[in-house]
Amino acid sequence: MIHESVMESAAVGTGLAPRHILHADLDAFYAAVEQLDNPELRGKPVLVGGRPEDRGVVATASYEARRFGVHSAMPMRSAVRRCPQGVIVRPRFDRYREVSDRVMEIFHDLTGLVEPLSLDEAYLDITDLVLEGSPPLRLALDLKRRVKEETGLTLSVGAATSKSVAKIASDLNKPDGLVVVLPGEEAAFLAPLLVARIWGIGPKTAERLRAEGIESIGQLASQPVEWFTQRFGQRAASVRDKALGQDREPVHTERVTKSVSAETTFANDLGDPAKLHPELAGLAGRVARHLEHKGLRGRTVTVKARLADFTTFTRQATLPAATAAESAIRDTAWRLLSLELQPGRTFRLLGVGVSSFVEGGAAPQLQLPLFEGETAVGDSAGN
Ligand code: DCP
Ligand code: MG
Repeated sequence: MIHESVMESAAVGTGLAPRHILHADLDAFYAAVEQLDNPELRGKPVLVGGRPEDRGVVATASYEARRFGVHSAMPMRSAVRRCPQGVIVRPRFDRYREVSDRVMEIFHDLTGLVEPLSLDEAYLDITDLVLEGSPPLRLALDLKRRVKEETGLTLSVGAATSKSVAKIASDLNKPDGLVVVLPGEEAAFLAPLLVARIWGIGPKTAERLRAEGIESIGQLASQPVEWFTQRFGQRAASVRDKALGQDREPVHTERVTKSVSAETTFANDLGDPAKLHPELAGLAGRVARHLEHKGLRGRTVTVKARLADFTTFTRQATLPAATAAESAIRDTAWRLLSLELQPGRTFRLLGVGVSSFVEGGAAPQLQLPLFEGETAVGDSAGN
């Protein structure tokens, strides 16, 4: 598995051959999706979260609102006090999941070595691409451009030789940031920054270090090894490596692709076969292209449907032979859906998936998210 081979290369790493990692994180994610879907919100302070009268909290705020001191996890009441002109929007998690899936697909188009951290951020191991001649800066710019073009969202990216430095770098120039830390420059890059930027140094530890006169990562990094052992015990080596910008934590792509799927929610519910067929065909095309891209072929075709009343179900069929062919996927999916068509029945969502991949196909990749919360198409991804 990819995961193991990455572990292995990390283990044999001598420090001479640097790895190249991107950390990619969407800007003001929930708020950016709301501004994308509702042009009236663009350029305005947007507060995504629960209502102040319900003791709601801010999930995130647009950058326009952050100027007023609003931030995630703040009570909405306080946010409204600081930013009275802020527009409060209730979160739409299904929509964020959908956009996230698309963004993660774009990440996967660059490399299979993707480790998602949340809906809007991931590490990408681009070492092989860099060795093939693409500089990290170009790969990062391409990624930002693709995400912008295909989703309308801005992405901040950090590039470095480790996960920990890449993550700090991506955060430094938000929004729409891009910071590349060159190999060898890690310690110098980190030195002036506050210790709290290190993953694993929380507010309490930062406070304790400050009491000792240590505020910057540079001050931390210059402590002797024994000092780290005394302060951090088992975590000593890891904290010290991070302070020096030398951690070798691999990008964990632990899950294997078990299914490839695509789905769409219609602006208006559809019942007419003449309208449903092209939609289904479009989804089959997307799935086929993705299978081809990943070098996968599967035997099971699944259709997911959600009716106007939100009843959701899946139907699946197993083919005599594995396929990645658009026509076979489309025709099988249509056969399955035809059985569900009834006069007066309308659909708000359709999905098409392929699973039961044949052995000996391409290397396993991190799965595209399975139909969410539905009957599994094949197994769920193994961890
Ligand atoms: N989120 C949340 N509650 C929090 C933090 C985050 O619900 N306490 C949600 C809303 C965010 C999303 O997770 O949009 C992503 O979290 P980030 O920390 O990446 O924050 P943003 O993407 O909103 O902003 P940034 O531009 O700082 O990345
Ligand atoms: Mg973000």
